[in-house]
Amino acid sequence: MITMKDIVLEGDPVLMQVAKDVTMPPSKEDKELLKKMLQFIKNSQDEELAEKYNLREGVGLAAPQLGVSKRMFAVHFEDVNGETYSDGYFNPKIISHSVEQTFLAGGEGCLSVERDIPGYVHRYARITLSATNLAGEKVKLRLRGYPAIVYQHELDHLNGIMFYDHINKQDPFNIPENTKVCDIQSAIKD
Ligand code: SB7
Ligand code: NI
Repeated sequence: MITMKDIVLEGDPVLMQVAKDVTMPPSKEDKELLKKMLQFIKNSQDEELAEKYNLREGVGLAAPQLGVSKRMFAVHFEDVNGETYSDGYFNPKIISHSVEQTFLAGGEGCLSVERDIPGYVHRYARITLSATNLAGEKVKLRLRGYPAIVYQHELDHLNGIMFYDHINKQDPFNIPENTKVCDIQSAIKD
């Protein structure tokens, strides 16, 4: 079972690296790791388990956060419409994105970052993502708003990019043109 001691923290070079493609079809080991990652996120949202194992709540986890430099991540959350996003993905790729940008009103956090970093994290408002899911199916996801933000946060980890790399250092709360706030779930910082 994955716990916080398995999570690599900022400063570790693995979080700055571009992760390697996962060979297709994925090996049993890669699949097992991704399943464990999904289970960790679920556990982190289970009040009892989170307390028992001291888990920080998260909505996603990328393999480099476990020190594994491979292109895979898992997510588990619900959007405001009650739609569930719960799966693991191999070799995810943004195949198109909007010009319009968005950001979470409450900023973002990261399980690999143990400090609060204020500022707006600028992201595409809409993305289309292709990947192979845990079931081994090739999927194409059209995402907007909060789900689009979460998937971009996870994909960034596969490219060595941290959420604060998208904050304007001169003016952390500046809102550029063509940008709309994502207010939903702004309270969720993990
Ligand atoms: C806020 C938090 C996350 C995504 C988008 C907004 C995920 C936090 C958990 N992780 O550190 C996963 O990489
Ligand atoms: Ni993160």
